[in-house]
Amino acid sequence: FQVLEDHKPAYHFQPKHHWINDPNAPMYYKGLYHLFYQHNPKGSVWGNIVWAHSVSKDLINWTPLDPAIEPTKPFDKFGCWSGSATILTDNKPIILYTGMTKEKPEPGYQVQNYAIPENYSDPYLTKWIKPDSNPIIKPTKENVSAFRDPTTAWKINDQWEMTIGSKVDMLGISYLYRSKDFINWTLVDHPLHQKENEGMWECPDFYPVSTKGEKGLDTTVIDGDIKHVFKVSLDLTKYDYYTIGKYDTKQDKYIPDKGMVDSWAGLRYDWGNFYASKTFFDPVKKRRIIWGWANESSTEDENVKKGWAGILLIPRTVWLDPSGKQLLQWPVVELETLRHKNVQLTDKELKKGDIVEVAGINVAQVDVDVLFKFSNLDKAEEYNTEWDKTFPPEMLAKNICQVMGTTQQGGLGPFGLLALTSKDFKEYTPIFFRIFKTPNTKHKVLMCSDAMPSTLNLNEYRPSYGGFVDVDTTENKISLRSLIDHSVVESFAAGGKTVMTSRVYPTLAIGDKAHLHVFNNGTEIVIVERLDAWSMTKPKMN
Ligand code: DQQ
Repeated sequence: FQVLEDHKPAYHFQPKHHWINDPNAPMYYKGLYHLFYQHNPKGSVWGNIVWAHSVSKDLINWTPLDPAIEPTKPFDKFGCWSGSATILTDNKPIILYTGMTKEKPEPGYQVQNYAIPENYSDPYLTKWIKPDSNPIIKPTKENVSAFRDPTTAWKINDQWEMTIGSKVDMLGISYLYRSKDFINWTLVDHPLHQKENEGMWECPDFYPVSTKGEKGLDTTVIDGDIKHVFKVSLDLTKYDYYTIGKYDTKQDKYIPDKGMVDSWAGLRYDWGNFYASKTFFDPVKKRRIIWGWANESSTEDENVKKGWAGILLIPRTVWLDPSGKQLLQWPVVELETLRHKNVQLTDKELKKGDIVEVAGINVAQVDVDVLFKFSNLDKAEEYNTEWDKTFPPEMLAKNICQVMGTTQQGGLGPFGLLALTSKDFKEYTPIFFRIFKTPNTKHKVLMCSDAMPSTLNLNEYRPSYGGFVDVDTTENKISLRSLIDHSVVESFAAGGKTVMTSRVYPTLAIGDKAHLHVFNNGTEIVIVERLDAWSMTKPKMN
């Protein structure tokens, strides 16, 4: 058994080898961050799912422990699927997870179980007990194979509540359950939320955000200067969508704010490869942190050969944008401890067609932070309103990225970074902006992360991801931070307003053969006011 290293990330979370998917039950306990995840201990394809377990002091360096939950009992013997942790009174963690009781879907297939630490004084929480009173929740509906992924619970009227993802036909549903003791649960007569035409809601997440700043809130906070976020992972599209709204505690229902697009044309945490995310409240730094999974974009055969598949993206602090209309996300500050050798550019003018190399550091494993400046918006290219008619709303940004690419010259842009570039530019992954003038004189900022030219290996999935950036263009500036890690390009525009992750597998631009550039292919001059790039040291990673 071998592990192919060429594309293996250095500082993104991953097991030593084999398969990883959803992050589960992230929590902080007695000085340690705990992370569990869906793992196949036998290979690099999905299957034989256990809850693998790692701990960290800083969210960056990780020590593996034995799996916390494995399929051993009738209530989970065909798989221990996703779930969450809740910290009960007296600082006692408890896990709720989905157990597979049968090999194939039939009544009683997906059930909910609980697990508790064997020894609460062990900060490593090495051993977990799955009491024989499991399962504690059985599906009451006909949807025996669509009833999973219980959330972290909150408290209302002295009772615990949590929600479970489901569907009935095409109706996406988040069932609400209530309990006094966390063991005996009753189904509430209405769901927390539901929506037509969505299909299965996987891994729901429901949590408060402050309207008064960046501080995170414990999931049990249900009133005050807050809004609530409701997220689902849509099985049909494989993206994580969220809305911002109100938890109406009288009706015990979640109601998205007016103007929120509550569908798969809505807001996404990440406009690229990011799924099954889960947040938790970090009591140490008083922040809410989100973990998401990025699948490989290589073929299953290649994954088997590589001996590993899947990563988690860098944990991000998440908070409400002052507009109240979207969330902001930023890599946790601890990531910066990996920053090593630095190179900079300042006030570098990029004329039409300019490509400037950023050299002298390990650019296959780098954190790049750049601020672009332009003199005004007068020469921005016209937005083609036909696009609104031809492209479905959920595909609009992506499709514009795809048809325009980096080669179609614009006015203001395309400009940005060329990551993982081969010497002769046969391979490159551009992350870039184009600014458009629209008929109503507002400007639209498009961000793209394009895997199309990333590799000569045409077997790979190479989407051109796109998203709009709701940024105030009158400042004539836009920032871009990209975390480049061998096969990962995870990018944050405008301080975390729009985030986009690509997985890419260059055949030439590997390791020290990779190059990094800033570029401009618009008629207008763009200035790199400042660029910092740091080689990243490899943390202890399982
Ligand atoms: N992955 C888990 C499920 C969840 C899905 C199984 C989402 O519990 O619905 O590995 O990726």
